[in-house]
Amino acid sequence: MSLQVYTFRPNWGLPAGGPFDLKLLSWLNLAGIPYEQKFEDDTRKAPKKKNPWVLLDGEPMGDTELIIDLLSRRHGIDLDAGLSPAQKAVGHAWRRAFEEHFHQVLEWELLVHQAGAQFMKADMRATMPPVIGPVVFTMMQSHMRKQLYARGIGRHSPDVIAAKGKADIDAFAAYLGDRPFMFGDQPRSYDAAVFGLLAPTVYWPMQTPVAQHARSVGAIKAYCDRMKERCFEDVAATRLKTG
Ligand SMILES: N[C@@H](CCC(=O)N[C@@H](CS)C(=O)NCC(=O)O)C(=O)O
Repeated sequence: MSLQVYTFRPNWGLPAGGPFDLKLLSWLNLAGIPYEQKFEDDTRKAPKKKNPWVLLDGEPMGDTELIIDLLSRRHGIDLDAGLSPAQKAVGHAWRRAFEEHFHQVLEWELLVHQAGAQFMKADMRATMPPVIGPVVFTMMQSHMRKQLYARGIGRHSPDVIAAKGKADIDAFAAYLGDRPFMFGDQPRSYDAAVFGLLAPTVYWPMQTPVAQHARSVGAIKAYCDRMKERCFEDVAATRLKTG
């Protein structure tokens, strides 16, 4: 099997610059499935015009949930084996909450909130050719502003958006309690999804209200550190050891 994973370029100490990239890479590393990572920031090249996407035996495929389902079946790997139907339902609900709601808050903070937009623009200026960075940022901001209005979050005031995002963070911290991962000692597919969406708020240095709040909640920061270590640092160390 050949698997190429197209992600945004790495940044801020993480192996890729997008939340769904981090979800997919975390899942692949936990599942032990080998892949080659390619960097592509232009989502227009993706089969569904969304990042990330893969080439699986040369066939393009988008949407992390569909990719994970297919690879799970092909490899006979189920990170959720042993969970009860009720636990899977809870995991499913958390995944949806983070991917469908929290994702909107994250994108709004990053591209529309003044502090996020400033941070993102500076990053693009530093990593793209002169003049191009600010132009690409302006186009991206206008596209995402429309998309976030259509999805719903962009219709609210900044205070309401901050309150909604913080409510997701606090609810997840309360749910986790003192468990290392969502369902105990080992990370499941649901952890890969929630971590992917949480990691940018925790590790990217943007000074926006929900990101600052996420960093200040000890259980959230510790959960992300555990996932980062398990999904990326341990895997890198094992690869080094086994060559
Ligand atoms: N359901 C998709 C969501 C992917 C997604 O929303 N990606 C964002 C980046 S975080 C994107 O490509 N947005 C560009 C756009 O919508 O134009 C998945 O699981 O892969």
